[in-house]
Amino acid sequence: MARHTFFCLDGHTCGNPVRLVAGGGPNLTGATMLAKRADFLANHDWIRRGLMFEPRGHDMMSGAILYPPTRPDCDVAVLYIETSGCLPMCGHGTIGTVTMALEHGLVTPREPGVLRLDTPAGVVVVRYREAAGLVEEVRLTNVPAFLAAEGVEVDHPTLGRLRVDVAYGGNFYAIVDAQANFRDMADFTAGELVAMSGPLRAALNAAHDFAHPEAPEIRGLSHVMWTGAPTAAGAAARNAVFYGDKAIDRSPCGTGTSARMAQWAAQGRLAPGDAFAHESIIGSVFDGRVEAAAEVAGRPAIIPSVAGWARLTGLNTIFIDDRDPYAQGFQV
Ligand code: PYC
Repeated sequence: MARHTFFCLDGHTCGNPVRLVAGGGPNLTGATMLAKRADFLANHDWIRRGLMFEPRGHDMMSGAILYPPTRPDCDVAVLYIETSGCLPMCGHGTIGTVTMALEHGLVTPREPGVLRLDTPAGVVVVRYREAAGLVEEVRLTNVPAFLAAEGVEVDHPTLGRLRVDVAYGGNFYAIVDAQANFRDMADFTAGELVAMSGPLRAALNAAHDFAHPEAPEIRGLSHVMWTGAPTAAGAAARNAVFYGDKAIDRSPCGTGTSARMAQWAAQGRLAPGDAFAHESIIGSVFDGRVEAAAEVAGRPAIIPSVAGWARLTGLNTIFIDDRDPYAQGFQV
C-alpha cells in the first residue's frame, strides 16, 4: 500500500485547464516521445486517470509531464495527459506548460526567448515574451498541418446528414461548418454540443481510418470542431472543440486552430503570412498564423503557429492513495 505524491502546477490557457506535473511522474522507456507515450499508456496510465478524472480532476482536465528530450535539437520533452488519453500534441497544454515551467525555473532555454519541445507529434518550437519573470505570451510553431479529407458525408442521429472536413493539426479533427442541418455553434449549449459530438466521432471512426501518413501510431479522429460566426473583436471565426468523452475546450484549441488553418489554406482562404484569430466558446482568442507552405507525404500542408497566454492558478500537491477506491478516478 502506498500514497503516491504528485507536485503539480495548476493553471489555465485562455480558460482551459493545464495541470503540469513537476514531480512524481514515472520514468519512461523508449527512444522517442511516441515510444515513451506508448510506454506510459501501457504501464503508467493509472497516473493520468488519477490526476485527470474526478475526484482530483474533472471532464476538461488536461496536463503534461516534462522529460529530458529524446533528440539533441530540443530543450525538453513533453508528454501530454488528458481525460481522453495522451494526445500527440496539445496547443493550449503547450502554452500553459511552457508558461508555468518557465516561471518556475523547470526548464532552461538554450536560446533566450525560444524553447524547442520534443513532443510525440514532432518538434514544436515555442517563442515567448517575458516581463519581470512572468510570461506574457507564448507562440508555438506547430508540426505541419493538413487537410486529410474534404466533404465527408455522415449520418448524424439527431442532426441528420452532415458534411465534414477532416484536418490534422497535431490531432485529427472533424470540422463541422455551416450547412443545411447545422447553422452555428451558437444555436446549442455546451451540453448539447457534447451530446452531438460523440455519435459524430464514432460514426466517422467506424467508416474511416484516419492515420498520419508519416507516423501511423497517430491514428483516429479524436476531436470534433463545431464552428460559428465570431463575436470577439478581430476574430475570423469561432469554434467549440469536443475532446475526451465530455469536454468542450474553453480555449480556442491550439491543434484545432492549426487544423482549421490547414483547412482554410487548402480551400484558398488563407495563404502563407496570413493571420487567423480564432475565438473559443467563452470568447478567448488565439492568434493563429500560416507561417509557410509545407508538404506531408506528398500532400499540401502548412506550418501553423498559434499564440496565446496562460496563468498559474495554484500549486497543488496531489495524493493518490492505493486504498482509495477512486484512486484511478471516475466519470459519471
Ligand atoms: O489546444 O490543442 C489543444 C487542445 C486539444 C484538446 C484540448 N485542447
